[in-house]
Amino acid sequence: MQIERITLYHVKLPYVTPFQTSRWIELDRECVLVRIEAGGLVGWGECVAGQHAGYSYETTKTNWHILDDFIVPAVLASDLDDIEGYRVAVGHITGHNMAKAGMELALWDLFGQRAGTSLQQLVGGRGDRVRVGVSVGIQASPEKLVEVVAGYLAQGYARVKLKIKPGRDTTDTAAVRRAFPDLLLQVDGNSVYRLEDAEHLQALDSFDLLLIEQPLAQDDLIDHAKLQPLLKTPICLDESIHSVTHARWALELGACRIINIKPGRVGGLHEAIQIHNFCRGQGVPVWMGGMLETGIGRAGNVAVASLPGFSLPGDISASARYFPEDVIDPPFTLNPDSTLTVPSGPGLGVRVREDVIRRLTLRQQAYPAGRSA
Ligand code: OSB
Ligand code: MG
Repeated sequence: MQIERITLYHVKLPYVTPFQTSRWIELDRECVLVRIEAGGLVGWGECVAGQHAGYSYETTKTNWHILDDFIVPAVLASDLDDIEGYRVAVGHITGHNMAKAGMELALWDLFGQRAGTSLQQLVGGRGDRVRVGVSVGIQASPEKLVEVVAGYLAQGYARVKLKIKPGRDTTDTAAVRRAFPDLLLQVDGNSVYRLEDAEHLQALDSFDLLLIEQPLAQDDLIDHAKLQPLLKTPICLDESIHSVTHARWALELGACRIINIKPGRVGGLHEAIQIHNFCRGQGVPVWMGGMLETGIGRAGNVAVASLPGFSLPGDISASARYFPEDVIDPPFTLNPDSTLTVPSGPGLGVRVREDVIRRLTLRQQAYPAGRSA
């Protein structure tokens, strides 16, 4: 299938509320959206990197650069019939998983529509709903945090993740645990701690947490492997896992007991599925992470999260938790049982609001086939 036209949109969506982690703060969602056209069909993808390099070296600007200079020309020069073909076409590009995943998602959408098949069917998911939770940023005080968490519980979220940082971690977690003794609760350090903090982190063992996500540096499997035996709470890796090979290394080393899968971080849905399959074979639980995606990226995450090994609730909240206005219609809404419904239409199965995207666009570029650089 020859892609006839690709358009990139650098968009900026205001958040309902700022999102603060241990190492950076996000006030609005900037990302690159990918639109591809072929055979009268239109496919959409999203690159999950934001404007800051806090989570990864990838940002909206590096996504744009890698797409513009390498991925778009590679796609326009190929006759792609499947996702394998795409992976071969961009195989010469090292790293930049989020840029690669954005184009891959647009192709999944297009191939799904071409086959009249939903993304869920394409990836082998099952069931009409996936269990979800909410990721709560660092707040002004423990009291304010408890109030914010109470608000999400009132909306129906049955699992909460707290962002933690040194100086606030135990007080914040203790306050939420005291207020909600039975809540499914987990915490995320976003790479801010060091192995020397092991004794301090042991204090978190008393809060009956599902997991501690990415306490140490993103390239530090070795020290995670030293930390895990010192903690009762399972370590879950996020930033450290970029491929199924990293997942294997992490499990062989004993660096974690749970893995957070984010399609953007690992280069797309295809690699996300490989990690799921590998972990399932090892009996290791996985769950769907989130990157504060718009409805486009969220549709991909929801479909993959319906694979059977995703045994813990995902960071895939309703559109209204993130944005006053999403780029899809209807937006994702929370079901009373703390689930999101998996779209069943062809491809992503969501209607993309191009009018909203144009209004939110900071920069746009079209690449017609046959005129690529
Ligand atoms: O570490 O999981 C993370 C958002 C941006 C970057 C990193 C992370 C997150 C989240 C948000 O925790 C999860 C969501 O999309 O709801
Ligand atoms: Mg995380």
